[in-house]
Amino acid sequence: MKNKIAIITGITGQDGSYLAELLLKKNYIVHGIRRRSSSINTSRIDHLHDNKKILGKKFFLHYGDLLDSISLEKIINKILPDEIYNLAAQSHVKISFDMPEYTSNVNALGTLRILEIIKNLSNKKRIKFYQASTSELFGDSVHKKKDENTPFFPKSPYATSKLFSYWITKNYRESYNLYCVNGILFNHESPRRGLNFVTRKITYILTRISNGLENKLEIGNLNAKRDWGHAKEYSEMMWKMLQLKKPEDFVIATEKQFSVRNFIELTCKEIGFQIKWKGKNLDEYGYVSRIFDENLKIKINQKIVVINKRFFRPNDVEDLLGKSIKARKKLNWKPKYNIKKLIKDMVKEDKLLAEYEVLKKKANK
Ligand code: NAP
Ligand code: G4F
Repeated sequence: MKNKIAIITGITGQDGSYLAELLLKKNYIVHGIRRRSSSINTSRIDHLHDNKKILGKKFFLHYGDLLDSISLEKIINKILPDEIYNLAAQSHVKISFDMPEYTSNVNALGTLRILEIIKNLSNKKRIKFYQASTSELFGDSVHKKKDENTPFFPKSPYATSKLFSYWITKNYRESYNLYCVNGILFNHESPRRGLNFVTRKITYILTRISNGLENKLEIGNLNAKRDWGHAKEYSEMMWKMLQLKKPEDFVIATEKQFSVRNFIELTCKEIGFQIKWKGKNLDEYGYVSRIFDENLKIKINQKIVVINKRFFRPNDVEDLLGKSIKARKKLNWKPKYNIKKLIKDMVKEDKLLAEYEVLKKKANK
């Protein structure tokens, strides 16, 4: 049987790297679009790229940018893929308040640029298109559990740019009979998550503190609640959405909710100590109240979590919880990772990074 061909935008990101691994396992030929960067941005996929013996004819990287139609058109026209996964984005909500125009150009118009190319190719090939939509679209919606029918209420330039992409994807499906779907994914994390997203920031810094490499974790809104799953599993759902006969949009969520505060407490427990909280609002802090592992480089009563105004947003989404009944039925979706398993996976990798740095420091002394 002929290998299927996929293009992944955002291949150097968290989800792109997991999706590339999955598609290669399924015998796809994978073409990734990477943008030009002055420093190396392929660390999440180097293990695929380097493995030339096995993947030499199956894995390719191309320079391109969602801001640059010429590069996108050239790549898509040449490869004529079966599937395109549009994962590229300025994906940081807080940064979108600092760079609203750039965020909209990449996230909103970038999607339109790809859809136009697909539309113009539709007499040559029916390319299936996946759009990385987001639970941020729901924003301030009053409904507690959000599903495919919940009205959107975006609260940031990021969410607003993704709202355009959601609708333009749906419009192109309905207007031009294209196979285009929105995966409305709730937050998903992993050891490959960027360091400036809250979960990875917590596991990375707390493992460093417990190895004596740092003193404090500075954090913003402790009370924001999220529905956190594992990125590896969510990437598989993207693929599943494109295997259905009819294009449809899906919500993917664990249907369990935890606060940033809960995430910190569970991470401390996984590392081997207990944290307690004192104070209020900006003066609140977290201190070590019990230590279960005597090898940890921390002390009882040590103040390890402090609030820093810098990490608050002009407008935050306080409460996100999903309902993914449709995906459970039609995609056989059932999360294998719960919050504890997710944290265990992240702490394990970050602990190794911290221990490696300790060894390096010792060797340099
Ligand atoms: P990520 O780690 O931030 O990856 C974003 C990717 O987009 C990176 O490969 C980045 O390249 C690339 N990119 C950024 N601007 C680009 C441009 N102008 N042209 C081409 N590529 C560009 O994000 P992620 O967590 O994997 O998320 C993947 C997608 O799902 C994003 O669209 C995100 O908005 C969406 N999403 C994520 C979540 C989540 O919880 N993770 C939930 C719902 C939706 P560099 O490596 O060069 O920066
Ligand atoms: O980890 P976050 O930055 O993720 P956020 O804003 O929910 O966005 C992520 O998930 C979306 C899906 O819902 C994606 F579409 C998006 O691309 C991205 O992947 O922040 C989570 C919560 C927020 O309420 C934030 O205010 O954590 C709170 N928070 C508290 N202290 C912090 C911090 N967030 C960050 N990044 N850094 C902090 O120090």
